[in-house]
Amino acid sequence: MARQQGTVIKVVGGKSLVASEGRVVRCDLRARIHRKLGKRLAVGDEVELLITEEPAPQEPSEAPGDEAPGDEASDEEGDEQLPEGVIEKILPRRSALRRVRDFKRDQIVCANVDRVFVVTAVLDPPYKRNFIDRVIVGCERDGLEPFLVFNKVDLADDAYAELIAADVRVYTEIGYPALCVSASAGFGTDQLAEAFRGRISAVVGPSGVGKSTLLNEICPGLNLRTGAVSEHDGRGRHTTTAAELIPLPSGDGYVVDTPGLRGFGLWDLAPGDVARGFREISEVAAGCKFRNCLHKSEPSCAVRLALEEGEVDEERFESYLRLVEELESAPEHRQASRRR
Ligand SMILES: Nc1nc2c(ncn2[C@@H]2O[C@H](COP(=O)(O)OP(=O)(O)OP(=O)(O)O)[C@@H](O)[C@H]2O)c(=O)[nH]1
Ligand SMILES: [Mg+2]
Ligand SMILES: [Zn+2]
Repeated sequence: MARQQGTVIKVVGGKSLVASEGRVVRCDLRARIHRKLGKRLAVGDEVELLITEEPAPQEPSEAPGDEAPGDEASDEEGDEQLPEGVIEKILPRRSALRRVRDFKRDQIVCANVDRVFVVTAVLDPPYKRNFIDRVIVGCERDGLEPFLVFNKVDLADDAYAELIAADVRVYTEIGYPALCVSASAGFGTDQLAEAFRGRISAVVGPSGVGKSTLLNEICPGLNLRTGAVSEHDGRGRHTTTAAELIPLPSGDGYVVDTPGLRGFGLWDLAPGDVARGFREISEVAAGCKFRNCLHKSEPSCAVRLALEEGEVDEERFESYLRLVEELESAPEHRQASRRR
């Protein structure tokens, strides 16, 4: 049988769903390939596969419930009669959004994406600019384009909305596109839909910020599961449990809904690499006296000067310092720098 090409739309346990030649195939990854690659299959991966089994003809009167091969693959798709296949090859990725959770382990949030939509809620769960900055650092490292989405603006009163608008300006002035939206009020969602078009976009952010709600709003009939923010601790409940590639209704792109991130690990970076993830800081850093200046308390630091003059935003600088200090204190990093 001839190999055919496909795109991974979901990975659950050992099985994956792959869109190929107009239908969805439930696939295993050949163990040999798995070992050879030493890497996991990710949503968005382009693969070559072989069909191993066509769905049984639908005859409900005979042996009901007998034919549900691989029904552990996913809760929703389990009952469906899908063709079965096996993945023979993962094609080279042109990009990947990575989370480095500890020094050894990488997780690919999704592969072959063009743009990363970083979603935060301005209220409920608590608004954290530091999280946005960390994902931006990951995007800059991986050559991906971040796009910032501030959701739930319907919850903000006028004075608070002003503060959020000021934050949006901080990012747009650096050069990152940003949008204030409300999934429940349908505000800004047309512009967001427009920004999704013509590319593959990943939608990432903490649990409960409204990623799935936004996609349901933009893709009629999609019906992704959404879940209320916990009243007990004001956090999301991790409603989405696996990343999923979704075709846009306009037919000219895809979005990947992802499970809420608890954090965004950047353990592969050395303290001296962090400034590269902060465009405006690395721009002025050229004027520092010392080439390896970390902009902490070194003399003649151009970044500190720019901060005093208000050219570098204080909260951005705080995010920068927090990340540098975190990496400096990480035992993994100390070990790695000794190995080098
Ligand atoms: N007030 C308000 N609530 C919203 C808005 N968008 C989403 N919500 C609510 O926020 C809660 C969480 O929404 P989800 O879409 O499940 O959040 P998520 O980011 O997909 O969360 P995970 O799947 O857990 O990562 C739900 O109760 C939504 O109804 C909004 O614009 N305004
Ligand atoms: Mg979700
Ligand atoms: Zn400096």
